[in-house]
Amino acid sequence: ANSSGTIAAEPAPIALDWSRTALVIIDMQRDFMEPGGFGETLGNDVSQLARAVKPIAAVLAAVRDTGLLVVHTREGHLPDLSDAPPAKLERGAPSLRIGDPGPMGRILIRGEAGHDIIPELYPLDSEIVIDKPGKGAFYATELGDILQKYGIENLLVCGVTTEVCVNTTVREANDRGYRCVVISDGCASYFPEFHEMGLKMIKAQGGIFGWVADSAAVLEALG
Ligand code: C5J
Repeated sequence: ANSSGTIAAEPAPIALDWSRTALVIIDMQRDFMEPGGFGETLGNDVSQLARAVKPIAAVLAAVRDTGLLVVHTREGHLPDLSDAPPAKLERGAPSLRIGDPGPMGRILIRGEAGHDIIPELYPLDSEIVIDKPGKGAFYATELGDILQKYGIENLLVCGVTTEVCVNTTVREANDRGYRCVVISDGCASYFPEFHEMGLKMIKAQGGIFGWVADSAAVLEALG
């Protein structure tokens, strides 16, 4: 890996020691990205998320070349739903509930086709995959221990959706002392205005939760 690179980020440029930096790709699962999955059952237009795929693929390729730690996350539940709180299971009026059989298998259940990561961003065997029951990637997972083991201090964060799982994870990470750089065009939301505001919330007040940079700036810094 390069020893360090400065990313042209907002609210200010940030220099990262690549040896202490991981790429975290949040929930790029078929259940959120494709028709017939969890996202669509909630009434969302899943085509809104497609724009994040190419920027993430470009950063992932560069990061693989540089040798950074890569972490993929997946939101989902055990087949017996024992890790899904009733408050989550009973929420709203979806066309299919978590655990119901859908066109890509049971909705948001580990091991089902819909729960897996989209082919364009599929993890290599050497990469880390974190299965999480909640929106944040630290809650009830081994992520904190793994990052500590690898000496990670900085996270490049991307994925879906900007204001839900990306924001929750960044807030959890920020409280744990990680510097988070969110890749703006590598995130997306079913609601474009929430995407916009979700990014603004991170970088406001001098970077209250972290930094925001586009994929071009991250690629430039990776060299
Ligand atoms: C949502 C996520 N939006 N991965 N999950 O329910 O952001």
